[in-house]
Amino acid sequence: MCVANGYARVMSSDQAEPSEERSLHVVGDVHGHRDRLVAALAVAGLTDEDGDWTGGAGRLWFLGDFTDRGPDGIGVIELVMRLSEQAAAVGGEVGAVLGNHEFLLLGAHHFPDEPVASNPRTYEELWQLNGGRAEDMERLTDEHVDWLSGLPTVALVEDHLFVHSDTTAYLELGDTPEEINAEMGRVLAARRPDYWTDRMRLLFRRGEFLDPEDGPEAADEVLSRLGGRWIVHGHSPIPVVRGVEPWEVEGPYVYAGGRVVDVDGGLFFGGPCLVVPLPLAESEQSE
Ligand SMILES: [Mn+2]
Repeated sequence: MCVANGYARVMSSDQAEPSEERSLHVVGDVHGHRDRLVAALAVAGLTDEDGDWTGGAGRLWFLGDFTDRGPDGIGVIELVMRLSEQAAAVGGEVGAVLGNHEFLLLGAHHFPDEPVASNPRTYEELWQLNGGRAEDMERLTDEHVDWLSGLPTVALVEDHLFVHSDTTAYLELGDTPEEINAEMGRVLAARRPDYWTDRMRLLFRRGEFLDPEDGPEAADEVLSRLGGRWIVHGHSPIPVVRGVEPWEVEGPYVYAGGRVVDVDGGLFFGGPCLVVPLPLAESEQSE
């Protein structure tokens, strides 16, 4: 990794507009598939084949759900932590918003035996039921916990509102991205099971922009309150949402009148690891 490499790449990929444009990519739910993530990032030119940052001043955002279901969740966390440092050192940016699985994992770490409110299970049981893997929990360090606990829940990057879940529930947490992130920061710091359950369950909601009639309106409400032109989310795998086979997914799914972009390819059950360049081309923006 060196500055010259990243610089050369940015210059060569931006020949049409060699000015100050910075690339922006987004990745949805990785769920432990570290090797497939590295391969996809390498194809996109953002890393080399060892998973070291080659994206120069470019920006890469992750939409949460790093762990569970797949083989190497901690490897994914460590990769993203390292990429954040490497990118920052050369003027790039690697960021992430929290998904429901980060709250499941951290809840199971902080208070495994506490019951989850309005649920017959403990935190550890709920995490296991959702694909939690013992190897990940054994390898989870204080450093990982601190890093995850410092991540935002919502990020507005240019006109893109990055969230994990396709829900209006974020509006119950605050009126601005800053308020929402502050509220979830308090949850993560307080480590109180009751408070945790109450907030975590909001991130399990899904599908709230899909209705052909109400979906666009729900998306507009979120965008008008939190900012941005597009909601970009993971959490609901495109094959499930569209009713297609995982191998049929070739790119993001744009819906709700072009306001919402699903980038979760359904990696954990055979879908692609999508590394989506933003903004989408005009031709991709309509439904
Ligand atoms: Mn999720």
